Amino acid sequence: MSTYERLTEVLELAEEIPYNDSSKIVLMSDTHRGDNSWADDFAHNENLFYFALEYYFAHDFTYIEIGDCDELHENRRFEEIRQAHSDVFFLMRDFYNDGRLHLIFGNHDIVRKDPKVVERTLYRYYDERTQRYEPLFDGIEVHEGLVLRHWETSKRIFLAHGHQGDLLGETLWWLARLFSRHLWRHLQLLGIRDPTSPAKNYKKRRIVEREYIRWVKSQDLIFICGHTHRPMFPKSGKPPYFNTGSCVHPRSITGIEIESGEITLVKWWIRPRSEEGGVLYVARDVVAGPEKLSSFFP
Ligand SMILES: [Mn+2]
Repeated sequence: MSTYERLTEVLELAEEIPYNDSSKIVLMSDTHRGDNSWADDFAHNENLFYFALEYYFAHDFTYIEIGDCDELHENRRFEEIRQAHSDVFFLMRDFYNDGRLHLIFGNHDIVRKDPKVVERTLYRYYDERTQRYEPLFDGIEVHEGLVLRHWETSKRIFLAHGHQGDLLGETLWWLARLFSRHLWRHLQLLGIRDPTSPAKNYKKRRIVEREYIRWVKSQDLIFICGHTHRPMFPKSGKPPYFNTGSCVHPRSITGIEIESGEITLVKWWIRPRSEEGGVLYVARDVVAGPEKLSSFFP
């Protein structure tokens, strides 16, 4: 099935989350959290990510991950990722316990489409100190798509990772995983990148972006995904395809905020403050927006 057909299918089955103009939601994707080795593309951004997430927790945001957030292609066991980035997972657990965490799977964590895998790996973890199983995201559901539906206007924002209909991302994902685990992971340690991924292949990315736009034009909703690693924020009046970007860029992480009925693309990065004698600080900068969500609905 094509990207177009698959997105329609995922939309039809997607669970709905109500929101309104006082909701605060932050969307991020493609964190590709790994095992903290040289092949872990997230490791150098962990502090940035943690700081941003703390900000969103303190400011009452709901956090939604739009796929490829745990690198389960390169890493066989989620438990190694959880241990490598345990602070991040404990903070995510705070969101979850507060009813403010939703997860969507992508192609690199596609094994989570099986609820049994989710139950086995995400519900609880083994605590070395207490020597007991402790709850992590007990009872969580990992979705393929989600719809944010406005309480009053009924307008929809559709969220999915964006790998739908991609041959290597979806149908032959086990083959892509085999290459990731046994080939790309090792080449990556030498500085060579996987050319089969739209995140790293310019041509493939353009093709898939065209598909997202073709699809969203046929719908009466806003579409937000990840997968390409290229942040996207259309001008109002243009087809409402948005992209959260990624958290594996060498110098920044990006995300999309929804607040007060407006949408904003932000980045978090390290900046120097020369007036204070060379202090480095974490900055949240607006890349695009804020724009009224209502200006994007057809
Ligand atoms: Mn992806």
